[in-house]
Amino acid sequence: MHLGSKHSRAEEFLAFLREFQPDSLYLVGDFIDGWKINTGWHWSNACDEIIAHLIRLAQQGTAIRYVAGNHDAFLRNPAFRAGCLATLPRFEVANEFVLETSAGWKFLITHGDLFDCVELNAQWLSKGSTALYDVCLSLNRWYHKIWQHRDCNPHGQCAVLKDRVKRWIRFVSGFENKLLHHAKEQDCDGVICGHIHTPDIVTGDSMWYCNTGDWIENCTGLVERHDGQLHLVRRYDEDLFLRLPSQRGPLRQEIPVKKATSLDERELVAASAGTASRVYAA
Ligand SMILES: [Mn+2]
Repeated sequence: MHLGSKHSRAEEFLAFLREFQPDSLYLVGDFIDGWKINTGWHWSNACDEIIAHLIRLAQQGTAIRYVAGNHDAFLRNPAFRAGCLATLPRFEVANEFVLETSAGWKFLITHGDLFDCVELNAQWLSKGSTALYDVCLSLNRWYHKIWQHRDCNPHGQCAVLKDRVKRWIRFVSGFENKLLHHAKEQDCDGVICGHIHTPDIVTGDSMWYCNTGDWIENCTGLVERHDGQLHLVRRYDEDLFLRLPSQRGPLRQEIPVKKATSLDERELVAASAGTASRVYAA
């Protein structure tokens, strides 16, 4: 989300949030952008409404699990955490959680920066590229305003640029493999992360990699539906669906990830029936 950054799409996220009444909600890191506190803090009414909505969800029984990221690493400080959470019952904060789906599949949920060697070893590079990226987002916003392209993603070009940079980071740091390896050590079948702002579901013959994306350029969130499907909701692209086997066990073959357009009609009805979800992650 990067709440506090002027590029955060708080209103869009609030609309997404209001579509669900989940059993649990995972905020997969960088929910609040602490890096912006000194350099252009931007807190809109929609940001307040998001916090109020989360508190309301918690009061209605949703377990809210907040994963700390590199932009909200202040939450990794136990003293700070204890102070914040004393006022918020049903909120938990940690570096990682294990989510068990309705069929018993286990996913490690973590932000991902702890597996990004650029972030760990060269934070100056990470901070420098974040500043450049912010300039790109601003230029793009102006371009979008001038040409009034209301229907398309105002940050489309930035998403392409970021995608390239992040692909490079993935390549040099082995980001996905490190995460999957760590998840396997925790007896998990897959990982759900964020950090690189590239929404995706990738299947292999033994593990699943899910990236929830972001609410800056992509406006995406991952939902576990009551019918056992993982559903990646994407505002500017077709949604992705992964039908997990109905019982946990050893995987023998790769399960295809389907786009909304490739779902047959019966599946489409199941996928869109109701708005309820067990769990979702943003
Ligand atoms: Mn991050």
